[in-house]
Amino acid sequence: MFSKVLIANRGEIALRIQRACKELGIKTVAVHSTADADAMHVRLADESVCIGPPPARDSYLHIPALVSACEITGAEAIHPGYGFLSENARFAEILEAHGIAFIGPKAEHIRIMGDKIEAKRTAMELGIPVVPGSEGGVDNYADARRIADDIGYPVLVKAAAGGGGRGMKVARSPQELENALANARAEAQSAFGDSSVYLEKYLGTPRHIEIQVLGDGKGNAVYLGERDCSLQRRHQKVWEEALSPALNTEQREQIGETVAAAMRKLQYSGAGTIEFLYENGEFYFIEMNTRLQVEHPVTEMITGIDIVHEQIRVAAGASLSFSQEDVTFEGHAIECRINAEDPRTFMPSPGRISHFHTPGGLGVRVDSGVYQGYVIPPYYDSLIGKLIVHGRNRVECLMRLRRCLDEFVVDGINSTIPLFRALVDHPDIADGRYDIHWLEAYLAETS
Ligand code: MV4
Repeated sequence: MFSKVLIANRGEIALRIQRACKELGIKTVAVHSTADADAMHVRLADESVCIGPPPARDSYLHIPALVSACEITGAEAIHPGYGFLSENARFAEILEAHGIAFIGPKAEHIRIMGDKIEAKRTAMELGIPVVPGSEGGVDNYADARRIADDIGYPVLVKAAAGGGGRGMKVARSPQELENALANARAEAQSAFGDSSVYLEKYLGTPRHIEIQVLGDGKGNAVYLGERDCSLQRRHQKVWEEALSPALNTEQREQIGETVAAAMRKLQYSGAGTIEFLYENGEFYFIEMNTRLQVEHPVTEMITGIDIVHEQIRVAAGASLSFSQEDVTFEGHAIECRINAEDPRTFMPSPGRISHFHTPGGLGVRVDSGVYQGYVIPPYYDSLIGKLIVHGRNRVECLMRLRRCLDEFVVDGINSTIPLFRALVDHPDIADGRYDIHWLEAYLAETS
C-alpha cells in the first residue's frame, strides 16, 4: 500500500479523497493555487504545496508542477479526482515514466474512451448494446445520407472528441443533414481541434442511466448498480439517484452483468462509469467515463462500498476486496448538487459565505469543501457541496431530503437549494416520471 498520496484536485472531492486516504493510514499531500490558500482541503491535509496562480492551466492542470510536488514531498501516487487531469492519458503515462502511480485506469483505456468513435467500437466488440449509427466516422454527405436512410430520421451528428453535448447536431431530413454535418464538423474543429464526427439514431425522450463499475486490472470486475442522472440542465447534472426508478431487478441484473463481463474482458482497472440512454426498455451505450464521478456517493450509500478505498487499493496492486455476490442494494439514495449559482438563471455567485449550516441525522451525508466565512473564488466550477440522502425506500428518501433542504442554510451568496425545495415537491419527481428533457422544460414553464 502507498504511504503518501498527492491529491491533484480541490474542493469537496479533494476532501473526499483525503478521508479515504486517512482511513487507509495513508499520508496526504494537498496542492493548491494561490486562490485556494484558505481552502479546507489545504487545511486538513498532512502537507500542502502551492503549485501556481489561479488559472487552472497554470496550477491544477500544470503537470510539471504536480510531478515536482510529488518529488519534493515523496508522494508515491496521485489521485486526480474528477475534471482537471482525471481523463488525460498523457498525464497517466508521464506519471508512470516518473515512477509515480496514477490512481485511475490504464492510460490505454483512458485514451480509447476519450475518443467517442473508438469507445463505441470497443463497447460493441465487448457485447455492450450501442445506439444504431455509423460504424466509425463520417466525413462526407454522400456517406452520411446513406447511413441516415438506413437507420432512419431523425439522426444526430456527434463529435468524436465531444462529450458534454458540444458539436452535436440533430437532422430530421436529408435536407437538414447536409447543414448538420457541416456545422457539427466546424464546431468540433473549433472546440476540440478535431473535426471527426459520427452519426447516430436520435432518441427523443430517453433517460440517462449509468452503471458504476470497479475493476482490478487482472480480469476481476463488478457492477455496483446504476444511477439515474436524467435531471440535467445544459449537460450539467443537477440531481442523481440510485437506483433508477425506471428499472426492475431483472433489467438491472441483465445490463449490469453485460457491463461487468465487458470490463472483465477489457481487464479494466479502477472505477468507471458506462453511460447509457434508456428508452422503451432498451439500453444504448453512449460513452464511458474513466474516472471517479461527482455522483459516486449515491452508489456508496446503497451498497456500503467505499469506491475511493477500492480505487486506491487496486492502484497499489491489490485485487478487489469483494466479489459480485457480496454486492447488495439497500434502499434508495438521492444527491442534490448545491452550486453557488442563482437558482433560476444559474448565473455563478462567487463571494463570502456569511452563514453555513448543514443538515444531519440518520441517512444524511454532506460532502462539501466550504465553511462559514469562506470566500468562493471565481476561477473554478460553482459546486460548493453535495447533499446525499439515503432512505429504506424512495418515499422515505424523499421525505428525508425535504427535511434536509429545510435545514440547509447557505447565506451571503446564491445557491441552488431553492430549486431542490421545489423539485422535491413536484408530482413528476415524486413519481420518478422524468426524462433528460424534463428539467429544462420545467424551468421554461416556471420562468
Ligand atoms: C444523444 C441523445 C439522443 N440520441 N444521443 C448529450 C451529451 C452527450 N454526452 C450525449 N447526449 C445525448 N446523446 C442520441 N443518439 C441525447 C443526448 C442528450 C442528453 C443526454 C444525456 C443527458 C442529457 C441530455 C440532454 C440533451 C441531449
